[in-house]
Amino acid sequence: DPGECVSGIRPPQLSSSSNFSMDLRMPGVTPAGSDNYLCIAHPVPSGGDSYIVDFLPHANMDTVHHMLLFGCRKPFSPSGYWDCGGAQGVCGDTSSIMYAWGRNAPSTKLPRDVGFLVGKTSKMPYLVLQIHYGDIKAFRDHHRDCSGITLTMTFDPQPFLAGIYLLMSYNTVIPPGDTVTNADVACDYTSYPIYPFAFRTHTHHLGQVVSGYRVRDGEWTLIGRQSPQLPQAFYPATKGLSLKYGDTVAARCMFTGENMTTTTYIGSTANDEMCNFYIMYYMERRHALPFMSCMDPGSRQLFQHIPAEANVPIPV
Ligand code: IYT
Ligand code: CU
Ligand code: CU
Repeated sequence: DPGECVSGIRPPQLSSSSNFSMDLRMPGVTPAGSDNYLCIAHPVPSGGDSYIVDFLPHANMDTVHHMLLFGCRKPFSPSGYWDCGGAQGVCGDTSSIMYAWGRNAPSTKLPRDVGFLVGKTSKMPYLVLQIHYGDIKAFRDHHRDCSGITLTMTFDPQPFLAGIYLLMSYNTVIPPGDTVTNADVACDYTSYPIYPFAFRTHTHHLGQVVSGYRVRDGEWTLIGRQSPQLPQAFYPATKGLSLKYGDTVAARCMFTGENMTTTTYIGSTANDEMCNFYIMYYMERRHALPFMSCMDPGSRQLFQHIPAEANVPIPV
């Protein structure tokens, strides 16, 4: 069906509905090699604000390793599809992640009354879809791939807006031979309440487990914990948890340099490492912030009290 290779906006199916949908599909591509990253961009309706309220992935697990959706002020390339390996090649400037799909991982659902704001006020006029194609063997038959996602969107203002809180380490050093190296990140939370509903972890090959917590009055409550060697999708967070002014948000990535002969640093290639814990949350629209981040290493005293599970690898 050639129709499935087309990106664009489709008007409401029913005249009573203000929902419309937007397709982001690869235009029938054949990756040039294994581990190719390809991107496409599409503008969101420019007249005003719109909200993404649902994501429907169309991906073939045999060919697609993962998909990420970003909001961009300007895509890296103005037209067609392009090679976007490395974090730099997705947006021309600022990017914010909104959705992730990984093989065998459950698809993220936004809660009722929650939407990602895009368009006019958000200053994110473009959406960019990045697809990581896995083993090139899946393309031995030279077929053309049209994987992608369908977004359900609406012009109706949503009571809650979704956002991303990214905790990341920029100074971790992983010595060769050491069984355990921890990357710790923690910040005081000083804004209006947010309600986490999903989380995503990201490291490269040396990450064993990544865990994120809320610390309130000395008590550590798990937001989410996952192996970054499993599909790096957004998984459901601990239910009913909120973050409010005065809390601390903390994350730990546990790495092993056991089988390495050289030191590993934070960087963007497959030979470097990263330590990321993403929290997807919603917030009342009048206070809403679409993006927050934390890059502080936190204090040694604080991390003395982290639950032991943060150093227990998750079998994959
Ligand atoms: C150095 C590092 O940890 N980079 C991460 C986090 C990151 C995400 C975004 C950094 C910036 C961003 O704009 I969005 I600056 C990183 O590159 N993570 C990758 C993707 O690029 C999102 C990942 O898969 O989480
Ligand atoms: Cu991937
Ligand atoms: Cu990375």
